Amino acid sequence: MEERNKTLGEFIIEKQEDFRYSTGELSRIINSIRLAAKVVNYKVNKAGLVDIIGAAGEVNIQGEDQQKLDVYANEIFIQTLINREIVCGIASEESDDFITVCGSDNSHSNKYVVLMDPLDGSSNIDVNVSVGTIFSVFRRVTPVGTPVTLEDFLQPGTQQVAAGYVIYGTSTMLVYTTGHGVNGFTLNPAIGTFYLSHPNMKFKEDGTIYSINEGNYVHFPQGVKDYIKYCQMEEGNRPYTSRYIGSLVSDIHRNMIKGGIYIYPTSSKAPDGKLRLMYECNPMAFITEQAGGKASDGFRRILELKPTELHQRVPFFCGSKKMVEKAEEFMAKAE
Ligand code: AHM
Ligand code: MG
Repeated sequence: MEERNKTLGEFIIEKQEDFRYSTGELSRIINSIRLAAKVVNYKVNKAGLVDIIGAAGEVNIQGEDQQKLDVYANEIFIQTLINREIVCGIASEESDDFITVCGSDNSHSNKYVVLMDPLDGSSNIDVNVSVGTIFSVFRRVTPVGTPVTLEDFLQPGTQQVAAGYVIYGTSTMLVYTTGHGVNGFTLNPAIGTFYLSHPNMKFKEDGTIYSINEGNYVHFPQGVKDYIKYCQMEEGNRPYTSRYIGSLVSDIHRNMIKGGIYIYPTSSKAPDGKLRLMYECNPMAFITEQAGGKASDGFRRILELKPTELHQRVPFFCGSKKMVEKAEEFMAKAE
């Protein structure tokens, strides 16, 4: 009961010694994400009231229209991290290249890089459906004191020191891990404070929800088609329930709480899948594994993939361990 009243701020201080390198910097990064999340939350909540929704007229590197709120969220998260002088580099799904951050004294003395998708699922905003922010933190690999390089960002997901997401939903939550389990905090909007509401979140080992955009069925690889048919078959606890919001954070958040699998496979239309390894799959995979679930590209563990470019796409199978293993069985069989 006492746990439930803890604020995120208190929790961060208490857990600081858990961090792999306990210098306080990682705590400050989580703190600034907490602050930026509150600002973006305020704006997202107002989206239906003010003329802020709609395309901003810019196209991001993936060639998709950026919604105005994407641009806003991108700026807020980047500015908050830069102003606090706690990271040496930032990469965002909304920007072509990474940003090198140096201190006000022009030094490059910070140790961490942050990668993020500032507002995922933003095509859902104008219909009042939940969207999210996803972030991933790595310790740089190049020497402190020098400007960051691409090498600092292109690390396999196993090297993440923290990852999390914010879900702007019926209530706003911040869920994160530093490699010691997953904890979820719910924002009390009246006083602007996140409270620990979901301590030690765990995926059920098995589940009954499958989440995939079945409209693309004809374009899916045979293994995925076979798995979908398996989910729909009448046997044991099947057919499973199909739930697909089309907002990654919300779909995975629900599946983590209720037990399920999320799949965004390759297709003849999207040969590498749609989701980005560095901004979406790695952080979600880290959280999922820390919650006892499993994340793969259908064959290989997501966290062990060696990234080759910042905006790389990968197929994504993520959720309850037994469900992902079953889907992988179908993928292997169809090879
Ligand atoms: P985005 O980063 O452009 O917002 O796209 C990512 C989103 C995910 O949130 C969601 O799971 C997926 O795209 C939905 O794609 P689709 O509409 O093809 O099913
Ligand atoms: Mg996205």
